[in-house]
Amino acid sequence: MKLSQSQVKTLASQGFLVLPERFSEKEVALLRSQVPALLKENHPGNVIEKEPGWKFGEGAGKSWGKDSDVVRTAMGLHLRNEVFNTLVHHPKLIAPGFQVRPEPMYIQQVKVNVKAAFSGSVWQWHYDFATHHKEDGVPRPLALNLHIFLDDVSHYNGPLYFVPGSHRHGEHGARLDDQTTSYPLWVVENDVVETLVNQNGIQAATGKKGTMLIFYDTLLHGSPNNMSPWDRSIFSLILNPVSNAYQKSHRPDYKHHRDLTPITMAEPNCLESFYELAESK
Ligand SMILES: O=C(O)CCC(=O)C(=O)O
Repeated sequence: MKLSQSQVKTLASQGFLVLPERFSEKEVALLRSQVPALLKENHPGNVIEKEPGWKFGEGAGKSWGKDSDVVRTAMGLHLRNEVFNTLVHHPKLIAPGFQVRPEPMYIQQVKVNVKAAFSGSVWQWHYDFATHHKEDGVPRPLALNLHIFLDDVSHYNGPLYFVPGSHRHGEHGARLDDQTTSYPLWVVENDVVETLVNQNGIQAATGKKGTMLIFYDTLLHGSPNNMSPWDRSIFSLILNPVSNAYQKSHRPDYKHHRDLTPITMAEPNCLESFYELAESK
């Protein structure tokens, strides 16, 4: 479950790592089977996409069975669902995190970013530490973002764009944008993005369902609108060292969980007992 030395090196130099199809078809089918019911819940952790109207016509969020509001992100999932509560302990997901940060870490955030077909909107250029620091008072950029693709992600359905190596430039400055989407985000100004992109380029993180991503807190990234007819949902777990915990707690718990209990690792087969849930759907 650990990364090879060359993967560790790539992560250190690029600031992100793509692990193609790390989760099996069965595991992904199970995770996917849990999502539609979660998206239908009337829960404050379900953030709805901003723009009503033509973009949300027939077909928006098609694999998730949505027919009205389109969910942008569904948060706090380990507290809302047993399968996701088990997933956050899965060694395939968190062993690389411990390899990179060998110290006690707590669960900072657990979500699925849906990026629904025809309607999922942009995540502006940003780096996560800006929000972690300015909103939650996290002292240092040590959090790790661990993703699993729940849909195939291509160049066409709103993949993450990374600026390789941008994490090594430290902080990039940030401004709160609470207008562009329904999710307030500390974003990076275009001139800074331009300089970093001209130096380092842009890489789209694409791959089949089950592919995993790891990336650092100061890595510049974003993702475009999904105007394709294909959903692009991605699970995300953010882990942060307990020694680097939040100092402010004005945001809701589902945006930055308060429980500092160090996360523990489960057995590699921990999801197997749930497989019948997926088969019954
Ligand atoms: O889901 C996306 O497209 C963007 C997610 C993101 O930027 C993040 O998790 O920080």
